[in-house]
Formats: sequence, structure tokens, C-alpha cells
Amino acid sequence: MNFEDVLALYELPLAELVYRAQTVHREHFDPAELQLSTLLSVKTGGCPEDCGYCPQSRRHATGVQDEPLLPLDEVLEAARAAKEQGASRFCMGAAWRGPKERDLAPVLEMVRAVKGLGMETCATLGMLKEGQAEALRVAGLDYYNHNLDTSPEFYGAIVSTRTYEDRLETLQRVRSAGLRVCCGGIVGMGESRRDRAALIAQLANLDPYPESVPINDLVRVEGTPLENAEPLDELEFVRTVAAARIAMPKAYVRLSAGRERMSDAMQALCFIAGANSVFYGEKLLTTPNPEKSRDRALFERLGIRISAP
Ligand code: SAM
Ligand code: DTB
Ligand code: SF4
Repeated sequence: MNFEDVLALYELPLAELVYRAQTVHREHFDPAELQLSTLLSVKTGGCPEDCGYCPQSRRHATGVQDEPLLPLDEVLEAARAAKEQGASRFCMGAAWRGPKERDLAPVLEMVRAVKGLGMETCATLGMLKEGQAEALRVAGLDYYNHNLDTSPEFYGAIVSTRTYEDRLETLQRVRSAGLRVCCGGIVGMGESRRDRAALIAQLANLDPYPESVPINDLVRVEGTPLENAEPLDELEFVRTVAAARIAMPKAYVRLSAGRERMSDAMQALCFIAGANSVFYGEKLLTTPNPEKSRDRALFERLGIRISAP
């Protein structure tokens, strides 16, 4: 689907757009099933990159400390707990530009151990160099998360320490190594509707398109350049979810960061528009996510079943 087609989806009456998204959704998924992924920041803070949205950049005074890599037993403990709570996928995040050679070995250990629990494994470690994606796959990694974040045109306004091309190159490496791709973006950063449509078109035109597409609503963190960004109209967020579903019919579209501030009704609308995955657990990487008890009540209220690991 090209940019013009995606933009045309955004311009549909909301009921028409959501109807089309729900129709496509039902062709490939059970509309009452939701996939749960749990995040853990295995290396927090001190990142050399300057992503304007991110609390973990050492260039922004956000109060997030530069911490060392977590020990294996802590990671394993968190993964076990996540599995017990119903998460089928465990995603390990590191605040790196990319893993240095000496960083990778302990992460491979974590991947092996989490895989050994019978969970799907995901990692998000930044840009990968030659051979690193293969090493991760051999260790048992199922998915690699690497977001395009926004349109190529808007990217330079948000990040200066790397390019859109760099992101695409890592995505290519991940794909060539035989890993599944988790790739999405952030909205609510002051981008235009055209930028949102261009992001969806970029994602849909990856060949093949990502298996998992996280749609994040910017979490505005004090001390980041985007702390005062204008919140995005909620219905524009719903349109973005619907456009992602229609453009990538078989992908897991994840209602990602930003759920903490969303009402139950707003989240319900996102599920109706084709979102079928969430991050589950009271923390994303450094910022809050809904309490598990609130989520469980929401799923109950909506008649949602959790998909089996
Ligand atoms: N450092 C690696 C990288 O940037 O690829 C991996 C970790 S990074 C924190 C993972 C993703 O989190 C980013 O690509 C971005 O999409 C998302 N993210 C970071 N800060 C966010 C925020 N304040 N609100 C929403 N999403 C955010
Ligand atoms: C994604 O798209 N969103 C997650 C995950 N992939 C790694 C991260 C959201 C981070 C929100 C800010 C924080 O908690 O630090
Ligand atoms: Fe670093 Fe990733 Fe945050 Fe950018 S998004 S500052 S690369 S942790």
C-alpha cells in the first residue's frame, strides 16, 4: 500500500475506517483474542543517542540514571513472573546506540535462558553490526524490535545522531538473519497526518512487512525536548491503529506506550480498530504502564481472552 492509499484511509469517515479495519482483522484473527508482551529494561539510561522522545538519553536531564546491565538471574526472575501472569512474549530493552561486542555475550545468555522458559523472546538493543543478528537468532531470539518511529521527512526533527537509512539497514540485517521483525513508531510528537501516513506506508512496504507493529502514543517525560508536545487527538490515534491494521493485515498491531493515560473506552476503540496486542505489566522501560489488575478488569469487561503462549 502506498502513501496516497494510506492517507486516503485516514480521510475516511471514522465509522467506515473502523469497519474496514475490523473486517480485515477478522479475516486473520479472532477479534476477542489479545497477545501480551512484557517488557524489561535490561540496561537502563546513559544512552549516547539524542532521540527527542526518550527519557534514557544522557543528553536529557530526566532523572533516569545510567545503570549497568542487569544480572541474568534478575532477568530470568522477571521473565518467569511475566509468563506466570499470562505474557507469551518477553522483550528485553537496552539503552544503547547498538551493542558493543562485549555487551552481546551476556545478552545472548539472557535470550537463551528466557527461551528455555518456553516464551517467545524479543530484544531491542539499537543498531546491529554484521553478524550480531545471526548470533541473536542462534541464541534463540524470535523477534527483534527496531522502530522507524516516524516518517523519513520528520525523522531529522526528532533524532540527529542517526538516520532513517541506519534504521532501515538494521531492519534488513534482522530480516536476513531470519529473525521476525517488530517495527512500529510513535505518534503525538508534533508530526502531521501526512507523517503518520508516511510511517504506516514505510512499515507496510518493508518486504515482508513486520510481524509485530507497536503503535506508541508519546509518553511526555519531563526533561526531554518533547515534554511539552501537544497531545494527539485520541481519534487520530485510533485512525493510526486502523490504518496499520488495514495496511498490514496479518501483523500483530500493538497498542503500546501511552495506555496509562487512555480510558477503557479509548482502548476498546483501538481493539475494535484492529489492535490485538499490548504491553502488559506495570512498567514499560522506565515509565508507568497500567497496573495488571486494571488491565485484567479491562479485558474482563471487554470479553477479551489472552492468547496462549
Ligand atoms: N535503544 C534502542 C533503540 O532506540 O532502538 C532500543 C530501546 S528504545 C527505548 C525502544 C523504543 O522505545 C524507541 O524506538 C521508541 O519507539 C520507544 N520509546 C522511547 N521513548 C518513548 C516515549 N517517551 N514514548 C513512546 N515511545 C517511546
Ligand atoms: C516499543 O515500540 N515501545 C516499547 C518497546 N517497543 C521497547 C518501549 C516504550 C518506551 C516508553 C518509554 C519508557 O518507558 O522509557
Ligand atoms: Fe537511546 Fe533508544 Fe532512547 Fe534513542 S530511543 S535515546 S537510542 S534508548
